Amino acid sequence: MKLYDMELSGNCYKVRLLLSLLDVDYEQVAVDLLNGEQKSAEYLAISPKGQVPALDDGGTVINDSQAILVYLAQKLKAEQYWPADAATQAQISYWLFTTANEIAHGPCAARLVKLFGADIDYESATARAYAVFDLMEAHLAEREFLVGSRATLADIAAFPYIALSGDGGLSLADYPNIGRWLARIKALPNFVGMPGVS
Ligand SMILES: N[C@@H](CCC(=O)N[C@@H](CS)C(=O)NCC(=O)O)C(=O)O
Repeated sequence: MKLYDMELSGNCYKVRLLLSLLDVDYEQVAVDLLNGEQKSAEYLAISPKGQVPALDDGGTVINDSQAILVYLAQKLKAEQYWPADAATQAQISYWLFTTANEIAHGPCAARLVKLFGADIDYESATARAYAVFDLMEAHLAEREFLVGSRATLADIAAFPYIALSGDGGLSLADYPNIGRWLARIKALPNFVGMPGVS
């Protein structure tokens, strides 16, 4: 299994995190985003949007970090992370889509501005970030994990850009439930960090 990867990408990190939690060996292929390698003809043949992460599992290519998480959990029969029943899968999907929307346009976008100088409206990203923090803080008031009583793909997807929110100049000081949730994920066996998450 080959993961097209970039060390500082939170989207790549969520895939590395799941692979580590599941104790799966894989090959990392670094894509040089800072020099535009993701838009080369060779890489566009793998990822039509020219983005990381992408996964190549023996010729089956999967793009998009959320799609890769679902693929891996289903393929590797990681029932804890992607249980078989329809209602739980729908609840997990709610957080996968929240990650691809509110978290991507909030804390992830704020980090892109602060760390990489992206041309994104920082004030709008900050407002969106705190709105999704409010949503999660309330949701986690009486729960240990986002869905059910154990970590699932919902937590793995949402974790990186919430944990990296300090990189985007955001503070979680007023969000104690989120703080405890981050600590629970960091305590999972085989947890692995990335620069900015330890
Ligand atoms: N929805 C996609 C977003 C992927 C994405 O935005 N990847 C960034 C790195 S975190 C990227 O490849 N950016 C380079 C570019 O768009 O040119 C996912 O979750 O995988």
